[in-house]
Amino acid sequence: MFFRDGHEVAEMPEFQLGSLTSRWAIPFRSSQLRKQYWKIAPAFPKVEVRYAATGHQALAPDLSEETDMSNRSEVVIRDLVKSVREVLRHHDVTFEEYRAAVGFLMKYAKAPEFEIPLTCDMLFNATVADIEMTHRKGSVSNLEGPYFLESAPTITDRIKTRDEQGEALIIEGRVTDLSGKPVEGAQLYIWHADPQGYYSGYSDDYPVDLYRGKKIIGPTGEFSVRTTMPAPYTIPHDGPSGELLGFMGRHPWRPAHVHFKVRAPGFIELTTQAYFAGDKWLDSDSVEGVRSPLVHAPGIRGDAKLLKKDFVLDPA
Ligand code: MBD
Ligand code: FE
Repeated sequence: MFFRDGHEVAEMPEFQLGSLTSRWAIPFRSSQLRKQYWKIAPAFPKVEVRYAATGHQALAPDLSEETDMSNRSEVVIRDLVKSVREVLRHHDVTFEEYRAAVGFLMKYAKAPEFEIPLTCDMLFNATVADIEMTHRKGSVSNLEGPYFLESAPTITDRIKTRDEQGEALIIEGRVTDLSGKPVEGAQLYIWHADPQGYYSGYSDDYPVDLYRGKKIIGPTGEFSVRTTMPAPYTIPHDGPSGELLGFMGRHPWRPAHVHFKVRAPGFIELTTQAYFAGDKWLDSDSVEGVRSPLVHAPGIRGDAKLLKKDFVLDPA
């Protein structure tokens, strides 16, 4: 067998794989696994010393060379793999720990489908929102979270709430372009948890028209919508996502928040959230979504709290 730059490779000895596969209880046979693992014949002349710590020679594809920079997956995935390997070396990770980590990942295969997107969102979604902001000038974007629904009802000045138990909240502001001109016809989606911390639309007894709505913005760009204050919320934590938080010494709480999505032809879609100053969980959000421009100190209007929230859209 030859590697693509001409290095000859030999198959990995079976005894090493045997001990790994039996501990993993992976439903592959070792012959299949062996096809994926190989090592370069040690006598081959093209040798590079790569692992200074051991002094061992290793011949392997150099992930920093021969990269086709136009191929996003090649560039990004190679770097991702390199970063993980650096962490393994840095922390002297043992076989036991490695096998435990693989065993943990296998739990996702048996868990409900939402666990994988939940873990990804929890760890990386906020970073992608931050990256987006380096390319835009308008309002700060933030996590979408798992509870957006296209089918939210169209609203005028009120979001339907299940009861009037919760504290009233008025959300008002303007939707404009970068120059401050109103964006007439923009669709402003608003959704948030109820006073108990639950989202509507995810079970038969909780219809989608509660705690969410789509407001069509008029010629002045202004809107004012009445609803109730959302409660702080825990992300689902009885599966692997929660276990992972536990490994990191983290709790599953999110601060109370309101979600927004603004769509208008000719503009980049804006997805963001608003948080409330003084919330207990602001600086330990389990999904690390809080950004300072999104934390608002609500005012008071009559019997309601008042959240002022403007949306500035970037051109597409
Ligand atoms: C949520 O309600 C949420 O907003 C995010 C970002 C992740 C999980 C649950
Ligand atoms: Fe949310």
